[in-house]
Amino acid sequence: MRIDIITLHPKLLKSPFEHSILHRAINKKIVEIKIHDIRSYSKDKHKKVDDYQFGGGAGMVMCIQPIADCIDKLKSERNYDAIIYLTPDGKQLKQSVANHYSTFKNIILLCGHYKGIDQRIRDNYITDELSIGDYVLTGGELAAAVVCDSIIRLIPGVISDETSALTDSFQDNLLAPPVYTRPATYKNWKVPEILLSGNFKKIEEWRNKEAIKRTKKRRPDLLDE
Ligand code: 6GU
Repeated sequence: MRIDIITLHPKLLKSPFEHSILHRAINKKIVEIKIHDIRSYSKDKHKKVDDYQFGGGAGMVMCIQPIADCIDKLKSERNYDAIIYLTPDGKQLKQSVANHYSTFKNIILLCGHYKGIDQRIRDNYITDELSIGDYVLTGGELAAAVVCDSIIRLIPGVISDETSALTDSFQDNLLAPPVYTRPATYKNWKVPEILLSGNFKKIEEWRNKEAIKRTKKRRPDLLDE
C-alpha cells in the first residue's frame, strides 16, 4: 500500500512513522508513506498558501493552486483508490472504516488547516472526508497519523501475530477483555484463577463473558449496532 500525505507541516508527520509497528511495516516495504509539503507547490512569489475568504470573516482559507497542483501531479503518476480530506465535519473514523481502507492500494490524505480549504478542492478532487472524533484539532496532521496507524496495522504481515488484529477491541463491536501477565500475584493482587488453569475452552468463555460485561458497562451503544 502507498499513502501520500499532503500537508503544511511535514515535520509533524515524521515521528509517528519512525517507531514500532509502523516503522517495521515501512522497512518491510508493506507500506510506503510519502509526505508532500504544500508550500513547495505554491507558485506565489512569497510561497503563500492561504488567503482571506471571499465574503469576509475571520480565518484564512487554504488556496486551490498549490493543493490542486500537488494532487494533479500524484494522479498523473498512479491511480488512487481514495483521496481523503481530514476534517472535523467528515464521516467519523470507525474500525469498519479502517478495515475498508486497509484493502486499498494507493490513497491520498489531505490535511486541512486554518478555516479550511477552498471548497472547490473538496468538490473536484476529494472522494472521502474523514474526522477522527467530535472535537477540533488545529490541523489534520494528527488525525492523518491516527488514520494511517488504524489502517496500516490491519494490512496482512504488519502485525506478526496474525490473529492479534482480529481480536482487537471494536473488531466485533466488543471491547477487549482484561489481560494479565506475570507475576501471578503482586502486592496480594491476584490474576483470575481461570487464566492459570490451562483450560483453553474455559478461558475463551471467560474472555468472551468479560468482553460482553465490559461493553455493556462502558459502551452499551456498541451492542445496539
Ligand atoms: Cl480530521 N481535523 C481537525 N482539524 N480536527 C479534527 C479532525 C480532523 N477530526 C477530529 N477533529
